[in-house]
Amino acid sequence: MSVYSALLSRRVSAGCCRLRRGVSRPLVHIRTASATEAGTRKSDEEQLWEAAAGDLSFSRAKIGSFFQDQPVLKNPFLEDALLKGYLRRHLPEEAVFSDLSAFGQRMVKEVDTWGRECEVNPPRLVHFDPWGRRVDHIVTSEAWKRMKDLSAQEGLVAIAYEKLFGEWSRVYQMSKLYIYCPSSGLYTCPLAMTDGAAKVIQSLGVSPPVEEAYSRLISRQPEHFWTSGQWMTERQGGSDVGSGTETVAVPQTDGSYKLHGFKWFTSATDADMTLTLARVQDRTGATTPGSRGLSLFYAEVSRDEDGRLRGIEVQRLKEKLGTRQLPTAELLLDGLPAYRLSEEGRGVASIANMLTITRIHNSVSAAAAMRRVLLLARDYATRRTAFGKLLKNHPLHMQTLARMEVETRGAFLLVMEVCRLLGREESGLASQLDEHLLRLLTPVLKLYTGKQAVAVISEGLESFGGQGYMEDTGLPGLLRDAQVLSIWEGTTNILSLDVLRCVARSSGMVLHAYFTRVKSLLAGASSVSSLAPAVKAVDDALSDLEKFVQVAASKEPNYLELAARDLAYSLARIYAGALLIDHACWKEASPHDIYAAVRWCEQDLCLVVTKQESGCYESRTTSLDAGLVYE
Ligand code: UCC
Repeated sequence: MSVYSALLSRRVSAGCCRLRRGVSRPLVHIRTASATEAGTRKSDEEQLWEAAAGDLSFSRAKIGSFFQDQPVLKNPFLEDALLKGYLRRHLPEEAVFSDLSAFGQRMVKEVDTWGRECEVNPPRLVHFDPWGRRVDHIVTSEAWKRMKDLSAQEGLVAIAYEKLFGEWSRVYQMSKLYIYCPSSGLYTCPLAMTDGAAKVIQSLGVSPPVEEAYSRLISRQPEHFWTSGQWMTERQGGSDVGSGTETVAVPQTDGSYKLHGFKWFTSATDADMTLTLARVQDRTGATTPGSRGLSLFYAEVSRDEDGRLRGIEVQRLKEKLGTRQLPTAELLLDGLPAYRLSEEGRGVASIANMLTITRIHNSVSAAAAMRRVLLLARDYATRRTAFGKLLKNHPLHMQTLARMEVETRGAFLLVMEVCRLLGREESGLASQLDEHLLRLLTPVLKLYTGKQAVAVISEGLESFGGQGYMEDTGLPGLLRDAQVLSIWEGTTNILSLDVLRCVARSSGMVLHAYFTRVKSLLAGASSVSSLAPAVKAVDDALSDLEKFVQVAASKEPNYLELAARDLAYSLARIYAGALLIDHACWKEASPHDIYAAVRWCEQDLCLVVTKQESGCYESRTTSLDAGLVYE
């Protein structure tokens, strides 16, 4: 080393030390005009700074040594203490555990990547072939197609119909879907409708012309497996189906029909068949208005010899906030061949079975998305350091994740309770109380978990800091996809009104079933002293709710309508509280199960009474609310 370079290196290391100690020196050497003009020879000072910069982490295109670890998805079955505990308690079958464990591993190894591929490679619509023929091809990604094969092979619909585990088959199927949902690229949407269609066909009778379709919907053979659509939403809206449906069914001489109409929001439009509603025209071309004029139809999605869709034109794919993986289209039905499945005028009642199934699937998706964001957030908290320690060692961060965990547990147990009831009904084991509960809890579950999912996932994104807002982390997609959960398959308000309707139509029997079941869930808790505050909270809330129901029975319909949403929330919170308590009383429950129950029950369980006491449902509030909104 020459004297000159030795001198330089000494000065450089001294400079570095100074810089590392944070002595204020310019990190980037700004060349002066005279030095540049000199052109050939660099000054000592300049060479010194250039050498120093060579050692700096952020010079000469170096981008520093710190890279944030990304959250790692681990086996979503093995990582889920509550799911495993619930199954150990109710369905302790080795075959189920090994299947779910292997399936969870599949999520980690391959399926989660496919799901991401569905998101970044969304479907597109090709209207015309290169020679100008109308083809209306919905082009989907390879990953989306693989999801279809996987769904068949893994029996994601079939399990419910094979009934290998009797009344627990639905719990098994939905547990598998719960593991799958957040990795599925929204393939769970066509599966929900496929399951719903199979259920409708089963309830109406598996016979021609739907015998083969039924066998395909519940098949485990990928080449035989079909998915179904559910085309209910028309241009006049998706909630008021009775007055919004314009599609007409024109009878044909062979007993079939041709459908003409415009379906405004048809999801998973690459389905092989669909169930849909239309109004049968009489000989004069007249139809019956309202729900009484609607019948249920079955149609296959097929192509003619020229490759054109038979009786369908795909107008466009929808531009959605989320669920972009999923082809959702506007369809013009222009003579779509169809078969009537229901009696004339019994369309809504007949498709209600499908709505029950899709609403339960919706709730599974909601709980699963909450669980997924938590799994990622808790993993991230073991990797991310801020203010000198890992996030998991920050008590406030842990408090936030724990609150998300409590919400997720409540949602999960509510979901599984409704799946349990559905399984009992489908095995012929349901008591009348079970049937009432299933009818009441389905809309309650759907509306409550849909809202929870958005809140919990939003919180989850925040737990990643700015990274939670970055599209290419895949995290924002969870939130965008969750937003639909409270909208499709009945919005929060529509489902709240559905709750009122089923109370009225059953003359209150659904509520009687509700009170009976909640009391029985609490019965075993008296021996667990640490649960006492939770039990008292649910007990008190239940008494309040009973009083509310008595008072409300004598009120005007408007009063009940204003109370509908808060009533539904109260039904959900009290019931979930009772389920958490019941689970915490199980002999193998952990102290965390008790803690979760206690925490859940600290919230306002009977919101409807709190709001009633502050006069929220009095008739004058209607004009006050409107005045406030339009001020
Ligand atoms: O299509 C859509 C997008 C598809 C995407 C699928 C995604 C799946 C989830 C994926 C998860 C990842 S979204 C559009 C979905 N549309 C809806 O959900 C409709 C929302 N509106 C309602 O639910 C309304 O409450 C209506 C349409 C049901 C109200 O119509 P009506 O005609 O006023 O209904 P009624 O008069 O109350 O009921 C008519 C009959 C009655 O039976 P009968 O005549 O025997 O007394 C009711 O008891 O239908 C029966 N019924 C029900 N039965 C009505 N609702 C139900 C129900 N929920 N359960 C059982």
